[in-house]
Amino acid sequence: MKSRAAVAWEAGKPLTIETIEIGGPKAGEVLVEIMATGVCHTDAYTLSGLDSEGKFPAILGHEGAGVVREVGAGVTALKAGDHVIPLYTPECRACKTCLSQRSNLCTSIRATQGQGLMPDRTTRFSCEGGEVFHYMGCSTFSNFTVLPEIALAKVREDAPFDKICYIGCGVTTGIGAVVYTAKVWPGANVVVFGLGGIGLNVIQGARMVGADKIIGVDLNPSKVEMAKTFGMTHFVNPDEVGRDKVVQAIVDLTGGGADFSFECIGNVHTMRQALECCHRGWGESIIIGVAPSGAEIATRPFQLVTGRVWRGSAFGGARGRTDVPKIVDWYMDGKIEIDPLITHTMPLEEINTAFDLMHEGKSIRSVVIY
Ligand code: NAD
Ligand code: AHE
Ligand code: ZN
Repeated sequence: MKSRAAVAWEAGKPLTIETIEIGGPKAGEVLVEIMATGVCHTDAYTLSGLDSEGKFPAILGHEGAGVVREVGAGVTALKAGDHVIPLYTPECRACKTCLSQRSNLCTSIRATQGQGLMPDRTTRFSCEGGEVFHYMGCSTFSNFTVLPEIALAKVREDAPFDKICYIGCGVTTGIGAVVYTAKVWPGANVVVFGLGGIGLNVIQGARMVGADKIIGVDLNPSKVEMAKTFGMTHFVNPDEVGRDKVVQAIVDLTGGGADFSFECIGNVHTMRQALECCHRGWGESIIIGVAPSGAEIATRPFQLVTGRVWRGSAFGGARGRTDVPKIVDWYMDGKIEIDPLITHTMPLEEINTAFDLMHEGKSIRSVVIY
């Protein structure tokens, strides 16, 4: 069949809108009509060419929501008409990691996913006679896409696609990092580096679990107003306090250091600050931001010897098929907010504007509606 899609032909170039060919779902696979997709900073990161797993030409996008249109042989958990959210972190419930219950990083299809391929090592997409790669197992910048059954969360049918698509990455990543990865406790002091589409969800997660001080750090003061409405109690602008004085400013604000910090930028310098602003003895810093291929983090080992903990979180530590439907319920029940964070919507034809707005610091989330 044919589908409209935004194709990334090469790194650093705008996407172009094409009519592509899609092969139907094979055994264990599902054809999904994507109704809406968010544009995450990770899409821009891969498009920039800095992602060691970035393959071109590809159909990017990993923050979608849609409807099952066809299922392949042997698919049991889904049927045509089901509403779904694609999962770049699948949940097979059979691999060593899933069975361990210690991590959400399902390994069953990770190798082929990183190569831009379906689990049978082929691609379902072609354009102008040539192969086009999948991206993060999702490729939500195509109106129709194919995913393995284990990479789809079935969600309730009354939830609006143009809002819950954001649960496919940003919302779950931010709130999940607080709830599932860090397990922030009521009364904790929390610091959030980067007040974008991820950081603001960390902030609302911290408010939801009853954090005390929620300190935001960003170079862009236009993010402050939204951050305050989501629960930020204090703001640190590195350009105002001095970039080398951010750690001290946070230690002063928290009376000794943060209980938890979250790096939501993808910059190794702010990752170090995020660790070093944590409280001696127990403060935990969670890295969420994705740094360029080849980048390395550094700190004095003494920071860890004296009890600070450096951790990371992918997809908020959420087990997609289990936790994503619950997060959709949280949204529908008014426990979390999504609508104000979606600052821009556009048709697929204008998807490059979403990248421009992100780079200019003018959007929180842009959502493409098909
Ligand atoms: P975004 O562009 O919406 O937000 C980034 C924010 O960081 C912006 O507000 C920007 O002003 C701020 N910033 C940039 N440089 C800064 C600096 N030096 N000091 C202070 N603030 C600075 O991006 P996003 O969509 O929120 O994504 C944030 C990061 O999280 C990206 O690296 C993305 O790839 C990553 N990410 C990781 C996961 C995961 O599962 N680990 C999931 C989604 C996104
Ligand atoms: N391909 C990159 C890694 C990118 C990365 O860390 N991705 C996050 C999700 S970002 C979503 O916006 C993730 O889930 N990582 C775990 C995993 O298994 O990829 C690189 O640097 O090679
Ligand atoms: Zn993302």
